[in-house]
Amino acid sequence: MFTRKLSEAQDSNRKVQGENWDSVRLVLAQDGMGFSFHITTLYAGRETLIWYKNHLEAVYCISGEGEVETTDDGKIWKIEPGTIYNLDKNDRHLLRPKTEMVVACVFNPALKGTETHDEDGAYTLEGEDLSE
Ligand code: 9YT
Repeated sequence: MFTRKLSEAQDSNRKVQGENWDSVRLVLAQDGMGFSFHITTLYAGRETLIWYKNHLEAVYCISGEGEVETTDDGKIWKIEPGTIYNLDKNDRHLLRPKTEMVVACVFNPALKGTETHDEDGAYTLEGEDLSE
């Protein structure tokens, strides 16, 4: 087994900066777990279009509040601490944190490390492994 600490990972190249969020990638593809696990901070008042065409994602809200709008049906999903939302159909969506939100994210297949969103809000399958 192995352990990692958020407090150490956030001062390393495991912390990836997006435009409206940052993400500390605690478990990645090269760990061989079959998923990746990230602690993501979503910045208050921003709106991000996300469409993970190549990945399924589960997002558990630890703190803060906001909403997700699934763009196919215009449905608004309220997100608050204790809520997990699951993008089980590669759902294209708009993410709107009302306050700063801290969320735990699980990706299947696992991210390799360096992926950031493309113009559609997707991750490609071509990230590079982070070196330790
Ligand atoms: C909730 C969400 O998908 N935010 C974007 C960042 C992503 N969670 C990541 O790369 O960790």
